Formats: sequence, C-alpha cells, structure tokens
Amino acid sequence: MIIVHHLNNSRSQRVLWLLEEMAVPYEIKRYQRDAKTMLAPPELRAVHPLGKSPVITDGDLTLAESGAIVEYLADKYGRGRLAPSPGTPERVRYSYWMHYAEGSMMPPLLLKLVFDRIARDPMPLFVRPVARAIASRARDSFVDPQINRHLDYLEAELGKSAWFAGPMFSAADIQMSFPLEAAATRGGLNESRPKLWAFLQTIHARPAYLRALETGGKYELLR
Ligand SMILES: N[C@@H](CCC(=O)N[C@@H](CS)C(=O)NCC(=O)O)C(=O)O
Repeated sequence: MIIVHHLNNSRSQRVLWLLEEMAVPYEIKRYQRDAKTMLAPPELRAVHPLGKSPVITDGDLTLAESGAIVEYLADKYGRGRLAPSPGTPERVRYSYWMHYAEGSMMPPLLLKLVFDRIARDPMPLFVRPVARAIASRARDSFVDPQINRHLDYLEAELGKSAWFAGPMFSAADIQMSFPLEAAATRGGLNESRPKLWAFLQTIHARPAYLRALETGGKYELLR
C-alpha cells in the first residue's frame, strides 16, 4: 500500500491529487506544521532525514522530492494515462516541466515568502527599518522581476498547447500546479494572465482535485 506522508498546506497535496486521478488506493499519515515557525514536525524526520513533505513509502521504497514522487507514481500506476510515451517530443516537455517546477520556479517564490515575512513579522524596533529596507530592495530589484519573467514565459507556453506537456493532461500539469498556486497566493498571478488563470480554474474543477482536497483537508498556501 502506498503511504503519503502528508503535511498540511503543502506540496504533498499534489501527490494526493495524482493518486486520485489514477484511482490508486493509498493511505495518508498526517503531520501538522508548527503554528509559529510553519516547519514540519520532527516526526517526519523518522520517515526521511530531511523531514520535508511530500514523502511516500511504497513497500520497501521511501521516496522524497515531489518531482521524483510524481514521476515514479505516474510511471508505475498511470497505465500510460498521465505520462507521454518515452521517445516523444511530449515526453521531453513533460520531463522539462517536471524539473522546472521545483528547480526554476519555486526558488523566487520561496524568496518572496521569506522577504514578505521579514517585512511583516514582528521584530525589535531598532532593526525593523533596516530589515524592511533590505527586504524591499531584494523584492523590487530581484524577486518580483524574476517571478514576473517566469509568469510571462509560462503564459506564452500555455498559448502553444492546452496543457504543459502538449495536448494531453499529464502529471506535469499536477507538478506545475503548486508553483502556480503559490504565484496566485503571493506572486501576483491573477486574471491579467488569462491562460495561466484559466489553467488554475480548470484544474480546480477536476473531480480528482476536489476529492484530494476533501482527503487532504484544508489547503491554504503560505503567504
Ligand atoms: N523540493 C522539495 C521541497 C520540499 C519542501 O520544502 N516541502 C515543504 C512543504 S511544501 C516542507 O516540508 N516544509 C516544512 C519544513 O521545511 O519543515 C519537493 O518538491 O518535495
């Protein structure tokens, strides 16, 4: 039986969604973020040394890193439905987006989260103006322009085909959902980028996505 080690409000939501799309039975072990630090609890380190989510176990295998998990599950249980055939141009695109989501798009979105928090969180009065000035400079000069460049690029890419890897919905769309949801929460993604916005509305209406939300529980991305 596949076990999904699921942290609330996290990337493991897309693993639940993928499993629902494939109608594969699975079990969930739940972990709660610390309300103050938002970090995962130490018990997750007993499953994988990094203590991050998602992690799955499938028999003897313990696998972390959402892209690796999504690829593994789609290949093993998808019966060709959620991954383009090897050797096709769609498969190359599929692999590209699978890596791009965490390797290229999440880093500026993570920086955005960190600098927004530095600017917002309580801190001693005497350091506050300096901290806020540094956060503001980093956001204006680097983080926000980087996020915008990614969003412009993605908007153009979705003008080429209905889904990220091509005409077929695939696990790459599931992998790409998290950075796009994060961008809608804290990166300024809105209706002004109609293709990306429509992508989000379409995936949010998929029955498997909705079932995964019911199973996973409240899903609010950090800001
Ligand atoms: N690149 C990793 C990132 C894993 C990651 O940072 N997960 C977050 C949840 S979205 C986490 O576990 N945060 C809690 C913590 O770092 O303690 C992946 O895609 O799986």
